[in-house]
Amino acid sequence: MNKYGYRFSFGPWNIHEGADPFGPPVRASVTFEDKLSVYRELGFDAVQFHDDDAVPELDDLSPAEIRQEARAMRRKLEENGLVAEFVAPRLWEKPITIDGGFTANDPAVRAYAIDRTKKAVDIGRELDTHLMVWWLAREGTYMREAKDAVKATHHLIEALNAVLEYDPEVRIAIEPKPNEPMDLAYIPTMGHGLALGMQSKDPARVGVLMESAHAVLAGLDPADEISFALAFGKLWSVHLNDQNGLKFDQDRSFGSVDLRRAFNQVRVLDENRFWEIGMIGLDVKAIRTQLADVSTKHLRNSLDTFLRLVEVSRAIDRQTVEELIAARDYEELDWLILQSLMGA
Ligand code: 3MF
Ligand code: MG
Repeated sequence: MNKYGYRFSFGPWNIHEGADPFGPPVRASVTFEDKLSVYRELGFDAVQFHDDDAVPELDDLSPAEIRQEARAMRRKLEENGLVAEFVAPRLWEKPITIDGGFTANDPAVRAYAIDRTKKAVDIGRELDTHLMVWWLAREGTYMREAKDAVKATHHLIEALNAVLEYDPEVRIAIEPKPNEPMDLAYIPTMGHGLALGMQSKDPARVGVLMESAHAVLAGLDPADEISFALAFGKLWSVHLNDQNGLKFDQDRSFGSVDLRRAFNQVRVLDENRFWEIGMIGLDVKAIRTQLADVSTKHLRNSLDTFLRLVEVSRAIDRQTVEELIAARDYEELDWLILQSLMGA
């Protein structure tokens, strides 16, 4: 933990092989154990897990075996002075989920998706976290006429209800994203995630995770998406990163594309005391050209940028800001922010 009380997290997928759709891996795989040692070195407190990051090949294991492996993972975390922030069911790797999990047209696939998510809940219990994240990777379609979007929305609510019922303590944070891997994703924004949660059996246990790149891909401002969810008390986690326009999901280092956009995310989080609410997750990826032995600098950069921007935000004189707002001198306010960001 740092002097502001923020806790930081990332997932094992944020140290990676550097492959992209048009090129092979460019870095060797790093073992989970080696990744764990990076967390503390770089000042991180917590690990974000996919279910199979914690328990590989869980589809082939019995519930008892799953619990046993999850407990072994918990011991590994403890040995490294780390905790788990959340567990996310990975519903996009198996061939059977090619056309979605919760929203697949095939009822057997929908049943698999719910069953797999319950296993992820069991893993969360063993890892001592009740927070789940649902990134709805393949819940959408490439072909609008190929799925019934009304039915699909109901299937998502059915899945939420099944999992909420399965464990009375689990809390589900939906991570919206408008595209990729699907062309047309069903839960593209904070508003969609929140509306879905409200229709569930227990709205108090459904919230959202805001990822900066996903908001940008939806043509929205990440700070406003954060604010909207905060206003409902529903922002339970974040995936801060950056994104250069409407392209593939880049997961660039936080603040590396648009520093002012990053500043505004930090500002709203900090003004709303987010350190008391959740962790600062950094869903960032090293660019493909980075050599293996220096391939964790995107994590260092993102964490340091966040903390520097907390300092910048707190150093801005509130009285001056309020006077400028009262005088409606927003150009001077603009200048004040730019000067702060330029270190003037
Ligand atoms: C995709 C993502 C995902 C999710 C992760 C955890 C691989 O754009 O952001 O990262 O964050 O699956 O739910
Ligand atoms: Mg993410």
